[in-house]
Amino acid sequence: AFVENLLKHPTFLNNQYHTKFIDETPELFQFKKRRDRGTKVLTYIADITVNGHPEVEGRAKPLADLKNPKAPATRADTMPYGTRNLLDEKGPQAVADWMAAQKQVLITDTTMRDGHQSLLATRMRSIDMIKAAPAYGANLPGLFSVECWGGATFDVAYRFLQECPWQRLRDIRAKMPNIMTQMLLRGSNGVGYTNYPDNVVQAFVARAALSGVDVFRVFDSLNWVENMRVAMDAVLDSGKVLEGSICYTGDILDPDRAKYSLKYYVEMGKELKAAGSHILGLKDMAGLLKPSAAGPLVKALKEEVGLPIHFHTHDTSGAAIASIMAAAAAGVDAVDAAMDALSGNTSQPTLGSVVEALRFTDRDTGLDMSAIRDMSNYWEQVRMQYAAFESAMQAPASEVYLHEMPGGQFTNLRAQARSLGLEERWPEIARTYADVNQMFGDIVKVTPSSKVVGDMALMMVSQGLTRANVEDPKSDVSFPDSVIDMMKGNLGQPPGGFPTGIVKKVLKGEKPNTERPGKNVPAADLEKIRTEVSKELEGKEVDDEDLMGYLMYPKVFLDYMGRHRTYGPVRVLPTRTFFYGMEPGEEITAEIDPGKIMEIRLQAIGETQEDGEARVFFELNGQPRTIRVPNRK
Ligand code: BTN
Ligand code: 3PY
Ligand code: ZN
Repeated sequence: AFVENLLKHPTFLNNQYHTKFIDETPELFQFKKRRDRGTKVLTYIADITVNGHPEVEGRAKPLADLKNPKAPATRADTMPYGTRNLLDEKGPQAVADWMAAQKQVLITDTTMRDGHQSLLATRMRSIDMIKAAPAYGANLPGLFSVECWGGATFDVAYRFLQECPWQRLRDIRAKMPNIMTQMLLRGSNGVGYTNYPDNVVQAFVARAALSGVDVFRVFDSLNWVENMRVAMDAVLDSGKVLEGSICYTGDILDPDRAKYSLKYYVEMGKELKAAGSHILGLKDMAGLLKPSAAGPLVKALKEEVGLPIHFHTHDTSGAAIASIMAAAAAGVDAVDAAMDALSGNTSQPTLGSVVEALRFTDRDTGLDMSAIRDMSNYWEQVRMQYAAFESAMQAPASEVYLHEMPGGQFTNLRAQARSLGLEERWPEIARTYADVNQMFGDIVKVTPSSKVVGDMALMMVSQGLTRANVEDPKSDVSFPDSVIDMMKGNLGQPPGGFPTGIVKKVLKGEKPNTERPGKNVPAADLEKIRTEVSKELEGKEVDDEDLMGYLMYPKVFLDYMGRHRTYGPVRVLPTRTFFYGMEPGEEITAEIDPGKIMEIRLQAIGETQEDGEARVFFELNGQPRTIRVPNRK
């Protein structure tokens, strides 16, 4: 009923995207406003050219002669029929039924979400994705879905890329109208790290469905189905595809890890089916499902749960493609893979290789290899622009079976360790991470629970504490806030609960909440918050997308809006310009509105004046423009 009311609310129906509105509807804003946006973007380029971008300072640089990546040509004039058409025409159950009836293994391309989240610290910009979308639609219409939203991408878009994640979604959706889009949703943690009020989760899902998400992969960071229901019900209300997901941890073949047994996963699968899932997600976020275990697990889930199965894994160990082959032989319905150039290591297994591995078998994917190669060549060009965000991982590592870190966390934690001066103690961190997991009762580790384990492990290594030190009742340990929060029950309960000893120690005797965290959280007054945010933004209209941005990440969102006022729609800039500014004599183009191209030439960088401002001389569409920016160097 809440979602129904929300959808009928006049602001919901008539909402105008204010930043987007201004950016995309120039005719409503007269000449002055348009010129304004041009000036803002020039100000950004000038600032980056003079001061550099803080995010790439001191990092590896892309090759000097690197060209702006060119997307593959579309091989069809109209978009061929795809899964999105089926969803629109017949609804989510028909998609699941069709999926189950297919002989081929269906493929989800994760390049635009998990691929760059796992390999490039989530830094891929929208423009590089939107350029690829038409070629996906035209040349690879047989894909099951394209994962391009959710997980860490939401936060990173606002925080580091100075762009609106919702606009990314709408733009990809518009340019790839025939293939289902897919997002990763952290259940009651939305796309954040904490538990949100139920009505915020509901409104978020409703808005995401309207803005373009077709498949919602929903999980809980402790595998607590109870904590997933609000999000799952909201997806069902939206009419989109619900992929309720099991997070895989441990090893079903290891008698010492009896907690996460075959039976455990089958029971969870049944719970997710009873909760209304159209598809069962098997989310192996760390890449722990070994080839020898994948067959029996998929077979049992297929037989005993009866839903189509969608397998997601990471290639951290190098064994992922073998697991996919075993899953395929056992009847898995769909698998995730990343385009070759953004695959392997902590990312998904290699899409082209999966397709080739299944070719001429009864599970042949039917995808066009030459279209895949074209696409991967494009992503290779794209990846080279993000050299600054490449991780240290040079080779697959079986160490993942020790620490069990999710693909997205591994490189992140390594970077954190480096910044704390603990780089050379990495093996110890990996070991401690595993110890913390056992100390917490052997839990699922995936955002946000993985962050809690990581925080604790880094704290222990930097302070020289062992598990025994921490557990010693006589020692006084000051725990990270995230650990206290989790032991209070604010992320929910793991199977069997947290060990009472560690809870007592962390909470110093305070009683934890073992009920669903959202149960006693009052609803957020969305309209009141909308009014407050609008005031904060000097009277700007706050649409539902922006309201959701604020509710998930209040400070990150407001900072983004503040920078947007100064720098304008910088998302239209080529990636190289965004991170490195321009060279004197260089010329670029940027499409500021559909069909409206800005030609920008940097003429010269002037001397810095007494007032500390540098003058930067441009030509914008042939007209000379001088921009002053503070020289902070
Ligand atoms: C961030 O890293 O804070 C987000 C990206 C935008 C930063 C802009 S770049 C120009 C200006 N100079 C800074 O140091 N920050 C902003
Ligand atoms: C995320 O939550 O961002 C993940 O990718 C978890 O695997
Ligand atoms: Zn993943």
